[in-house]
Amino acid sequence: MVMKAVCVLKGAGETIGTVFFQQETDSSPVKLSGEISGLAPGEHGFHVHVFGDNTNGCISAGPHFNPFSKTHAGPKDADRHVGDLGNVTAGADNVAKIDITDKVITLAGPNSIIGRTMVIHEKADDLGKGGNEESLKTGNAGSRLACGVIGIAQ
Ligand SMILES: [Cu+2]
Ligand SMILES: [Zn+2]
Repeated sequence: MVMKAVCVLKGAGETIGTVFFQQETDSSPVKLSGEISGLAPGEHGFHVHVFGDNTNGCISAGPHFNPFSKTHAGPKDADRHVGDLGNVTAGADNVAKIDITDKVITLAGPNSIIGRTMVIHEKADDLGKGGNEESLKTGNAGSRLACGVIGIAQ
């Protein structure tokens, strides 16, 4: 059965976006599409954070979704946070088009991202290769520009 989810990202500034998720079967990769606008041109860290809580803005979402207690890394690394989706890249029009296929996140089961928060960051994610302690936690991606809770879509 095809599973679908959606996330509407908002924040304190002008960054907004909509991300769509689709997974064909329990064992299929998840395909992400959509776009985020109001971004400075260049790379921006893009992660699933653990809590679906935006009570005090994006900070309430807590750290990266990490059910297996790994260190922070890039989406292609064997050891990574489940929530580590790397970077999205905004063009000169300040828009990042989302086109990601990921084999680690799921829309059902223990790695499910439903009810958690998608966050887009101010800076590029160094994918755990920044050579400092923070790199292994957050990728030094800086502040949280916008976020939204991932919900089940029709
Ligand atoms: Cu993040
Ligand atoms: Zn991470």
